[in-house]
Amino acid sequence: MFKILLTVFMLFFHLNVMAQNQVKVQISGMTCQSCVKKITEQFETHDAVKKIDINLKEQMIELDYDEKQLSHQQIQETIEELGYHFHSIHPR
Ligand SMILES: [Cu+2]
Repeated sequence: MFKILLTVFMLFFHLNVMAQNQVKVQISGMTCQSCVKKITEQFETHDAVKKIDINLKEQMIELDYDEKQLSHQQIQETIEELGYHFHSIHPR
């Protein structure tokens, strides 16, 4: 019985890990800390987003998220809807 539970748990854990994606998103148009705050808050409202870190100087967003719930397309649209330019998205 314990073995079965352990297998189920490991499988679930594995699937969970597999769904996690970590990317760098290169954008432009951020000029100050309120841009950073605006983008951070918008992504934080999404359940898929586990962690967001924005580097204003490098115009770069580091995002940890569940790729089952959030696509690259949606990430791009979120940035563009806030009025910033999306350039590229890379795994990290
Ligand atoms: Cu600003």
